[in-house]
Amino acid sequence: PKECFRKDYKPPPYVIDTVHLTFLLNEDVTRVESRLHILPKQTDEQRPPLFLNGRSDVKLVALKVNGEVAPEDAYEVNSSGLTLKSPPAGEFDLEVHTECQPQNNTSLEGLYRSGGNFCTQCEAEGFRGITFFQDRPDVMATYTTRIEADKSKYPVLLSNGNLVGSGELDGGRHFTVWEDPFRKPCYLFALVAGDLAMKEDTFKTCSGRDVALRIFTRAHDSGRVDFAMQSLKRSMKWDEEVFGLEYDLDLFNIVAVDDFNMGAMENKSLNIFNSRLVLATPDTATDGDFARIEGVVGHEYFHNYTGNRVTCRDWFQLTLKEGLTVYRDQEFSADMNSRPVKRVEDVSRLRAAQFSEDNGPMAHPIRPESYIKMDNFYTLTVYEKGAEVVRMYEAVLGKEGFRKGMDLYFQRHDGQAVTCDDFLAAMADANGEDLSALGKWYSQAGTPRLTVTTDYNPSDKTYKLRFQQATDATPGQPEKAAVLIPVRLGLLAKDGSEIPLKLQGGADLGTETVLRVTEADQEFVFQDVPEAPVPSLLRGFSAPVRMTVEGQTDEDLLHLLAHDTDSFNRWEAGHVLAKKLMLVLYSAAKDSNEGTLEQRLAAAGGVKASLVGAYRSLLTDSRVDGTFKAYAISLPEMSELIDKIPGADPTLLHEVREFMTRELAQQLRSELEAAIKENDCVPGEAYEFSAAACARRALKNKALGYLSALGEPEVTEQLLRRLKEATNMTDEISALAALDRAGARLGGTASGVEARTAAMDGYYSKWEKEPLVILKWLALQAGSNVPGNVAAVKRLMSHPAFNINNPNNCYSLFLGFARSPVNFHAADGSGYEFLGDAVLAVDKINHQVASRIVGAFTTFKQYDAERQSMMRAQLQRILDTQGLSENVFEIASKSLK
Ligand code: B3K
Ligand code: ZN
Repeated sequence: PKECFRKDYKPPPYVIDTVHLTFLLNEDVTRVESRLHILPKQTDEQRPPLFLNGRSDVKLVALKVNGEVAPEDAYEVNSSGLTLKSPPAGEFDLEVHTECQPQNNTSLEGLYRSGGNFCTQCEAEGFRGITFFQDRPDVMATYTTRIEADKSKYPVLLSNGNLVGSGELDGGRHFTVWEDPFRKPCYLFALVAGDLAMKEDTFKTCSGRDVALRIFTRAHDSGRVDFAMQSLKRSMKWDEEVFGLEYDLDLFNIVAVDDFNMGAMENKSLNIFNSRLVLATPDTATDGDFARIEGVVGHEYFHNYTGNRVTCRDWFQLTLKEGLTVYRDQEFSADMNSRPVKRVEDVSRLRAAQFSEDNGPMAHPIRPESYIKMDNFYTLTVYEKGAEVVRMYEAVLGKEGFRKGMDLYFQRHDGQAVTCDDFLAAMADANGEDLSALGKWYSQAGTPRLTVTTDYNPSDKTYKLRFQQATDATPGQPEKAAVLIPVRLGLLAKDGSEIPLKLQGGADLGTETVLRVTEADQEFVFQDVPEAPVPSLLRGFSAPVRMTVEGQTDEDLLHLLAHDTDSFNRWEAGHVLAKKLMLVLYSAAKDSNEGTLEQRLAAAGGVKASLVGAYRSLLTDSRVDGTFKAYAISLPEMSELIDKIPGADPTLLHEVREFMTRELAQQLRSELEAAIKENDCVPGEAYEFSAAACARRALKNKALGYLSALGEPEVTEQLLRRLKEATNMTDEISALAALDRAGARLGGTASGVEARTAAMDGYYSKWEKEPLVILKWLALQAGSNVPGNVAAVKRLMSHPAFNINNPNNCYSLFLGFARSPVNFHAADGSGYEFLGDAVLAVDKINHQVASRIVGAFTTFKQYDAERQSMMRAQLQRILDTQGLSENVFEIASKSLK
């Protein structure tokens, strides 16, 4: 397979100025006629051949240059595209007629069918599955699209831009014509044809224009789009208010499809969504689903400026649009709901998943240097770490400075395909700052470690903070430079008050400031510090680093937990406390074989009173929001600890976590029960997706989760009752998950297992007609820690509810399974074998989905020697398979390097 390098970038040799597409959609063969108006960039003497990308399943049926059929020796077609050997002098028209078979396209890239309808997915390089084209984002053209299809089967025919024509054709067919006035790269092209229901609303923009908003779904689902519609309107308003960005067309469409490789796609004015991110009613969607819908609807809408109007010059720049747009959707969600909760969620995700990516064989900078398949680089690093890098601009420049930079970015680059350097330059120039030190975050992979040493000098009342940073080597990057780390901080006095900050010889800084740490080893000295403070460092997680504060005691952490004005750091204090304890207990469990695990952990001191006390004070703190409480009493995810435990035994770590959960449940029983009572549903109360209502459900369900870990029959009974009586999906699925957990706890004993089985069966018969609701059921069973569950998961593959062609099904079942520390990591290797089989089976159908599943093996270096070798063996077996896709090849081969 061919690797593509960032350093090899060359501008395209030809400009494609306008594109006229005609789609003749049919059940068997679909014809696409494309007419391109092409402008040369070089002088006529130097003009090179014109290469157009095209997938091998696109069949060329005619080629015309300036209206004349091209002789056969004028061009060449191979499996990657078409070369026009000597294009005519000057401007010219090229007509390319092709045929394809969307009904056989299981890759779900290019033009394909889902649920009897036609739809497209072109990012990153899917347009070449539709027609021959310079398929790269720096070719920006205006598009006119004509669609013809059978009218009764496909009454709705959509593409980008404005509808400029429609009418009837012979043979029961009809057509529409769409014109998109904005130049765009081909990855933003979209087409939808089908029998779809539509819900409509309008949005009045800040300048008074009415925009028609339409959401298309299957008829059966049309009652479930209200929340997505409201989210869209809120996004449009927010972007006007916060960034001064007004929507630019009179129409905005969203289409929900069931078969979709990712979450959603920001095609110009025709967003296509995975139906799970559009459809929601209280009985079928959880609070988490509602929040994700709001966030993703916002995300795709915000791409209209950050991505579409200003796009990427090449795919290495992906974070230019994705990091920035994730930052924007995070801010949007923070403004719509609880800002502290949102930050805790985002940072948890980053640390639980992106940090391991950055620490593993696939580590890459947010702007990668090379790829074999671009689809493999839609990663947490490019997206989430990319958003953290954008957030660091904000930390350094302040909100206003950041906005100035955004304004200049749009002013300079509207309508262009640009680079991350252009973004940095706009931010720097708008603020008259040199931001080159931030630039290293684009080229350097790996998570920096920041070690902080503190020193208080009572005689001269100075307080010294020393910061040392280092980044571990990552594949291909043995040497690392120091990066700019903005450290937002405050200093707390013994009484919990905040100490005014003043750097030696500097101005008063108030009680919070952002230090710019740029050196490998750097000191800052504060003066007039009346007493030894407890520092609150990296507030709001102001940089994506792993920080260690030397000499930080449990008392310091408890002090922060009680008094910090920064809610993120209050949460963090409890989290660090829990992590420390979990590591101690894990070592105790690992190092001795005497007695049962329970006995060994108890002998090591069990769950310390300080943690119990911390959680108790949080649980009973009336100032704290319930969702925040729920997070504050959540034990760290295993993946967050695993980097601290070389050669970890994931099953044992899970058992330690479950032990801690049980201990906490026992010791906090009365507080947990009180929380359940106080936050329980009031009979007859209608579901509401509001921060307050979500907070009540979050805390109640967290508390129930704790109790379920005890595996007591009374709790099981309560959960069964709750499952039956639940009036919304949040409570229903929480009860089911808790029953599963209790079942796993009870292992062999009949009651827990029976209750679990009965609950799962009941849920299935209630929801079998709702595929999105069944996804949750698949994921829960697949990810269950009931010992020996592999066989049951295998059986699920032949359950009528499971369809291996559907990405959502694969993600629920296979990625759900990979999350089980007990069964994926089963000591006999059966879990690895099962997932290896899954990769190979799915790769025959859909390379992108297979590639995501094989990703579960890439963390193998974190585990003990036996598991490492079994995981490697699966990767090797996959690599040795004939006919493997480039997607899976890239992940598997890079993992084994
Ligand atoms: N831009 C798309 C992702 C496309 C992924 C292609 N394999 C969704 C988003 O980030 O908004
Ligand atoms: Zn995006």
